[in-house]
Amino acid sequence: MPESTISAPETMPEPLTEAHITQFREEGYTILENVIPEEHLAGLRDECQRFIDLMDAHMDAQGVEAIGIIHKNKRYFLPNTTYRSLPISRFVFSDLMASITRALVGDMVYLFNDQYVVKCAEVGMHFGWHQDSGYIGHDHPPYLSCWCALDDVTEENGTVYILPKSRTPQQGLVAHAQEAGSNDLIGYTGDDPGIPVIVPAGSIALFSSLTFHRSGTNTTDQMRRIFLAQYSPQPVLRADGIHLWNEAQPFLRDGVAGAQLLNPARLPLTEDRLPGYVTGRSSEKWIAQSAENAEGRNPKS
Ligand SMILES: O=C(O)CCC(=O)C(=O)O
Repeated sequence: MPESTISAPETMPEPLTEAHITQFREEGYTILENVIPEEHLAGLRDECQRFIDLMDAHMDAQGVEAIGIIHKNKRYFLPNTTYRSLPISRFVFSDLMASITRALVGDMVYLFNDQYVVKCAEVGMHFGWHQDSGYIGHDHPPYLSCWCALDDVTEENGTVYILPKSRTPQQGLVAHAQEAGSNDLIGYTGDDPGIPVIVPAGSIALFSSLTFHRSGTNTTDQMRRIFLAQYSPQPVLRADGIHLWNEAQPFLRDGVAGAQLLNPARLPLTEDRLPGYVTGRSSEKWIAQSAENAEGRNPKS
């Protein structure tokens, strides 16, 4: 076949327009509807229950109903799943996430954290007003939270509400206080209800770690699942300025995806290198990290 007839590889259209980028810069958030390809969506959904089961088994063994902000059969935060799942790592380091993070974080991008946030049917608890950075509590470069809807999200099933920057009374990192009962950290107590994100599964709400958000209760008879992937322009450190807060896995370098492949101990993740997480050491490590994260969101302190 003559070279001129070989078709160029299919390129993905840029998911973010200038209008999205401007809204993100000016208001601290923007929303992309229906952008997650079906195969990634299916993979993220399939993996979710495995992590819930693992957490449930641990809570049963401990005889507890809550660990920090995790409340059994009501609300789950299930972090650091990327290195324990092929489908999740494929999504987190996908072309889609490369395009989004390049546009909103910059040319140097690290995976900082990932987690499922699940609201169980009928009893899925609300989550109080906070900045993601409020859970870190000390100054650090703001990072990007990609809130990926795995189910259609509505006010009835506990979607997220965003407070645009122009309606936020205090800019920058705000001190948060712990709420009794839920253990949530709260940083905004005003009466603005925020903007509900009502979008179909496969959509992504993108917001800065300094953008206030909350989520409602799930009153429907179906579970509400989201997957949150967070990317930073620099490693996020603990208050000591030396140790990592959580992950700092290079993803983009000079704007080019594939930097994660430079760490052979972590990636590429293949079936034969996948850490077991149903039994054995890595499952215990995941539980320990998740529990510490839920209690203070600082898995490595
Ligand atoms: O999905 C939700 O309910 C909110 C999750 C959230 O705000 C967070 O994990 O920071």
